[in-house]
Amino acid sequence: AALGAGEISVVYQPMHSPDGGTVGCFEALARWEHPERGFVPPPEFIKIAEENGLVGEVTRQVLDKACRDCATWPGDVSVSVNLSAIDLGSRTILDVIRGALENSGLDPWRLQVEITETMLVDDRESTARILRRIRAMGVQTALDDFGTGYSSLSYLDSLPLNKVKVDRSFVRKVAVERRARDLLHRLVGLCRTIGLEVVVEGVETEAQLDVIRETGEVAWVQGYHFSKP
Ligand code: G
Ligand code: MN
Repeated sequence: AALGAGEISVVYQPMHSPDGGTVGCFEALARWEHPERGFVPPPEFIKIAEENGLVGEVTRQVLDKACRDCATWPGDVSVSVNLSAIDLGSRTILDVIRGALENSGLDPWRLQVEITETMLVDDRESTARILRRIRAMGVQTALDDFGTGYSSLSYLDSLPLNKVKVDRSFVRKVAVERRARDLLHRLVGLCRTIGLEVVVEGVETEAQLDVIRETGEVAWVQGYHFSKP
């Protein structure tokens, strides 16, 4: 009913260059505005949608809205949409992405899809195949929440990715613990070594941002320090 009534809306959170001067991309984040219960957060309703076979329709609506919105933004700004594990389990997602691009007229390179590691454990080969087809359309791919979940570093090598989004758990203590700072530096360096662009998530303070700038290798920064969704 919520999907039919258009109650799923989309908010956007920017990814800034570390100097704060440029916004390269906005991540699209779904919101369900329930008439009585108010705002229902995605961790709750996405799970329910997945269990009920409805998440494909959520993805379709968010992709459609995100591409239409992005088409109205300055030409060098992209949009990033989260996919569910279930989306990547079927080739239907290819038509859904193609449809969103056609409906909006958006250049494919301005669309990015984010996949999370935990969703990949099922069948890496078929996930890689679908991701390759998505990239063949000109769309960018990013590994979300990197460093958490069940996966190993081998995903970085075996999946067709353009970017890695380093999880916020690696950022929390970088300003106060040398060990955390070293770990972040090396993690970023590791991704850069194999040619992946790096986004650091969950940056909340200027002190954390300073540590990220020190690496000199982070392309984009996302988090409350610059902007909430
Ligand atoms: O898994 P993914 O990275 O797509 O999750 C994005 C979520 O993280 C959004 O719900 C957003 O509200 C939240 N978020 C964004 N920036 C920050 C931040 O700086 N700190 C924290 N704690 N959460 C954030
Ligand atoms: Mn994400």
